[in-house]
Amino acid sequence: MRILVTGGAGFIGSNFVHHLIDETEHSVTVLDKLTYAGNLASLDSLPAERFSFVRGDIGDASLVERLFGEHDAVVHYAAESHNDNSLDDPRPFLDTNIIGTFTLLEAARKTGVRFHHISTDEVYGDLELDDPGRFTENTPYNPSSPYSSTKAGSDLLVRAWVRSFGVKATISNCSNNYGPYQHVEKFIPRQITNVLRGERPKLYGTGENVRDWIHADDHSSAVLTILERGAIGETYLIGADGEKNNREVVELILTELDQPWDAYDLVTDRPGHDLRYAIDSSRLRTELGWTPRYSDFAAGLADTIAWYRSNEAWWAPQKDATEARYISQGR
Ligand code: NAD
Ligand code: TDX
Repeated sequence: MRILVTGGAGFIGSNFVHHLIDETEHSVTVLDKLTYAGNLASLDSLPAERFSFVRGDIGDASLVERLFGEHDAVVHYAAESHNDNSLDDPRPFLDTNIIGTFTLLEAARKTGVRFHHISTDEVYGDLELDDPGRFTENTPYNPSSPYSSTKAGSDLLVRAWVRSFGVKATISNCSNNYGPYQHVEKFIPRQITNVLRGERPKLYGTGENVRDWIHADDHSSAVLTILERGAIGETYLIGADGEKNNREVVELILTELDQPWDAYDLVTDRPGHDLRYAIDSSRLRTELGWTPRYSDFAAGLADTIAWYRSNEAWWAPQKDATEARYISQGR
């Protein structure tokens, strides 16, 4: 197959491209605008006979329609992805996440090309710490932030284009990813690179918020499974039973980097901060037979720490500007 990957120069998209090149025979084109979050260095040394890159905006209808016509399937990762940025300036989130996804859906409608939409568990809002339940495919949408509300809107567009126009689409909603090539604005890379630079990790609020962590390579294998065997029009939740509170994660990072486990700072909380996410991925496991490979979070985190230690040239150019922005927000 020839697969078009939108947002393939970002964190999860680039992990998916590496997964496709390493584990399949498919050829891959990345369409990416190279915003502050896109990094061509994440796609270095891929084989030219199976990989090509197009710089462009998913909101560019003529470009998008031409590229759909040249591919057998499209996997859509491109997004504005950071909650804190969406609180500062929501507009780019509407442009890319809503109008960009609409533009892709129109191209899917015209060309009939198979489309997979990547989304997030944040569309379901949050859970109490002691809630025995987890999110399922039937949980009602209840997003909290400008970011998650635009992702929720994009999911609903996909559902409507399937029902009204017969677009051949599937949707996946995944929990928090960690692994190589994640921008230093995000929680885990921010704390790892802080410690590597001799700075203290910064925990929002009390550090009690819970995220359900999955390695990006497990997200990739799940998406490939859905692309190959998912039922058109269906939604699959992706998660690896990785619930941890933020304090536990920071303590693991500090310990792995030979620092005192409590050498972190509590900083101003994120407005509207979701308390807990938790995914029940039974449907994907039982209906499509998927299982994650990274069952030990501490081991996956240690690999990720080793990657950031060895790849300072990849992250250092973004670090100062990212921290300056956080400091101006008191975080
Ligand atoms: P990211 O911010 O690292 O990467 C986004 C990529 O999209 C960048 O390369 C950027 O240049 C590109 N992009 C942005 N706007 C574009 C546009 N208008 N046209 C073309 N390219 C554009 O994001 P990520 O963390 O890799 O997330 C990828 C997808 O996965 C998003 O849809 C996100 O909602 C979803 N997701 C992320 C997580 C997570 O934990 N990070 C979890 C679940 C779902
Ligand atoms: O410095 C920090 N300190 C801190 O305590 C940062 C950057 C974050 N946090 C907290 C906020 C969250 O509880 O850590 C947790 C994770 O934060 P983020 O990495 O910003 O992720 P989150 O807001 O949970 O959203 C992520 O997962 C779902 C991705 O960024 C989204 O794109 C995805 O949809």
